[in-house]
Amino acid sequence: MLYTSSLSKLESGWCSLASSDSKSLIKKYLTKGVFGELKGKKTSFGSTLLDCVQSGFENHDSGVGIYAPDAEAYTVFAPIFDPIIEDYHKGFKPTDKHPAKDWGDVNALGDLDAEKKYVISTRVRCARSLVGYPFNPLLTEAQYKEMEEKVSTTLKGLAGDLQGEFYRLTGMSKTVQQKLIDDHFLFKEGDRFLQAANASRFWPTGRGIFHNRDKTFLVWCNEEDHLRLISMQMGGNLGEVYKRLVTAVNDVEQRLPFAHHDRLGFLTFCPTNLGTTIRASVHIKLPKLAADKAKLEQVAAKYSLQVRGTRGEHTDAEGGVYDISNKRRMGLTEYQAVKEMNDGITELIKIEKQL
Ligand code: ADP
Ligand code: DAR
Repeated sequence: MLYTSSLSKLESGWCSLASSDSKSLIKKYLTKGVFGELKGKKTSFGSTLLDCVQSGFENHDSGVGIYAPDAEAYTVFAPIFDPIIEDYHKGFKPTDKHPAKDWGDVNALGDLDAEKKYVISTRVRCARSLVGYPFNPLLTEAQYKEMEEKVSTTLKGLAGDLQGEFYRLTGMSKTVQQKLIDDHFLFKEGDRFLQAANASRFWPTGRGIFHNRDKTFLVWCNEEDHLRLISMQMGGNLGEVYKRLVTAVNDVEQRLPFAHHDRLGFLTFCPTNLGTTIRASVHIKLPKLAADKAKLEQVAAKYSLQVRGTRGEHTDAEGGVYDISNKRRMGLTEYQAVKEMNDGITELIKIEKQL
């Protein structure tokens, strides 16, 4: 049985969320019945329902509000994860199986904005979890150090234009760190959603960034996921960005075993990133379309695109620059996810030109 403190925190957290005006997916799907069914359960790692939903209980402005403290949580707490996955990924049902990895034809994509009028920069990222380690909330300080060493040693083996250096957050000067964040290369600190999910323990131990000379290939270590592998560059040449990411991921996965689930695809801390784990995004200015933000979001949603502020979720646009990306990551291949962004952004630019 769970300690009474955990159960009482669950009960009070659920009541507080139920009476709030939260729009989160756990508010929508953690019904009294599902709550009653799951509140006493634990994974073999010891993760409880509270470990999964505490971020959403503390942050009623969460969009989703739930994370998986370990891979088993997706199965033990399936009655809450499955409906959230089906809602977020637009119909990925509990009976559906995520397709095998398929990067498609890496030469099929080109420049989203050859005239260089709208797209400021283009980025494609995927997430990977290392086999043998639980997710952030359960990692020990020793595991953080071990993973950091394993990742930095592995990435030292990259060659050609992927060759680069690993920089630990521990000991990084605040000036260097802030410049990397300001320039959109490094993850921000103090994400309250991750902190509330117990995903920031022992910070900055085990956290770091690898990047090549041109900062066009980067790897985040132990921010939200074990690894975020990122390809990015100025301008709209999605084809070049995508090709670089595929080359890099194919190389790294020869050196590190990644956690993959037969039904859910590549496993991640947040259910919104499961499956392909691909987010293909542009920093883009669409002044006419964005004059009416609601209209921009409505048009974007038609193409399964997500509109966010300049620095990602829960941020505002700076100087009219929006981060627009594919929303779906499950039930389609890596190529299809990037193509969905490609086609959606192409349409948004076409509409902007007609206004
Ligand atoms: P998450 O999906 O966990 O919210 P992302 O993979 O979207 O995180 O990374 C968010 C970070 O990436 C932010 O710092 C944001 O500034 C940066 N970013 C996202 N898209 C772009 C882009 N097209 N150009 C430059 N930076 C970008
Ligand atoms: N901030 C949490 C997670 C939303 C999805 N984004 C991630 N995983 N970076 C929320 O529920 O809003």
